Amino acid sequence: MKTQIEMKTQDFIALEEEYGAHNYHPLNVVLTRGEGIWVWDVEGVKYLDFLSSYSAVNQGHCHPKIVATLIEQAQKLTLVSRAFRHDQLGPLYKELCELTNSHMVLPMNSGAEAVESCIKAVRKWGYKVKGVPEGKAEIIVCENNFHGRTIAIVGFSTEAQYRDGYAPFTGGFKIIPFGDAAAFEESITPNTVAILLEPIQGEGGIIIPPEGYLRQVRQICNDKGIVMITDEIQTGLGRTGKLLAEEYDGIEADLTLIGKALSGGLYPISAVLSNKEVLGVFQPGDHGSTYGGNPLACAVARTALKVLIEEKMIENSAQMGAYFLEQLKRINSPYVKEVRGKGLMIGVELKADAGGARRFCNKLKDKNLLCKETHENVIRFAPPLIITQAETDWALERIEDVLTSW
Ligand code: IF1
Repeated sequence: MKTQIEMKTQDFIALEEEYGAHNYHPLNVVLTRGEGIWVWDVEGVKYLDFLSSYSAVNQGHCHPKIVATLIEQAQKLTLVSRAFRHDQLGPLYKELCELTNSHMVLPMNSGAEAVESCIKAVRKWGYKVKGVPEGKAEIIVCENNFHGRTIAIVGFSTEAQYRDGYAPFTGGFKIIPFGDAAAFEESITPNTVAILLEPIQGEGGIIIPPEGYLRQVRQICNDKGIVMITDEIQTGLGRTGKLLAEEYDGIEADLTLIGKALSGGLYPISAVLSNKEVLGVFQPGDHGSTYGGNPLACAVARTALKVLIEEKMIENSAQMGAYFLEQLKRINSPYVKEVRGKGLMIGVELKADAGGARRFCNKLKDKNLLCKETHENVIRFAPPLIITQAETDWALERIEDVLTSW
């Protein structure tokens, strides 16, 4: 048996293949260290991370201030469960509410748990406040959505693989086309309690809805008394060049879900932010989580938010994103169908005959740039929000290379 130091890439891959569930198909790079936008593999090879752990590492890998908070809080108090109070929770609530103009916060751990929590909240709101008959509440969701992996959530996925073999599912969801406000209006019944959508569909392939869509949805929700829920777990916290992507439409959802970058990649923490006090329907005992809102998570989140704002990462995302998008569009590639994005959430859609996005991701990996395909034909680019113009140029050179040769 080799020691950890003697082990090479293939040894780690072999262990994963032998002992791990095979529910992922990662690129064959075994990482051991990260700093800012860079990561290193076990062979000592350095890569630019153009995925940012699906936008959880917006602040860059191992941000020193977030790491310092993690260590400090870990030595002080990590978990009391919500049976008792602690001194990190209230301050995080206040900071989050002030930052996002919200009234109330529900802290959870993963993104999927935030989604599950908001489903529970809007159903209860439907019964207790709107007066929907018990058991009849309907939630509208969009085709091509991605909101996580729980049974309830995959039950309303339109991606066959995410559902296959997991039935029976949870009822009460209606699926409509994304980006079509008229379809939303037509789908509403007296039992409709909420619409849940991503401002930009991430897993769906970086799909940007028509200009003004969120504003129209907001208006319809106001007119019909429906709760608007935006899943900003991926688009939020600076990824699209604004703190929340809803700001592009000048609107506020009633419930906003955040996760991922809320900890800068150090710890699982998510939150439901409520503007209309839908969360007010929860009474003690209605909902909960052992780890949700624990002191370690709260302390880490406070610093992760602080550095995001103080170090102007959101402004940088807007600036570098615009530059990167413009430069990508200039690349004259026989394979590219469309380049689209907002801030540093960018997708390059390839033509059907380009041989699939994965082969380009593998070629980029060989050129020390790590990114990931989504679906067959979209390469997703989402570097940490701290990337500089010189580093963006470094990446562009490599991207142009692989997009212009076979
Ligand atoms: C996987 C994609 C990204 C999300 C939105 C909720 C969640 C996610 C908008 C759930 C999670 C992930 C999960 C990860 C891959 C990934 C992903 F490729 F599927 F599309 F980010 F782009 N809402 N997204 O994007 O959050 O429970 O995972 O914390 O499932 O493999 P979670």
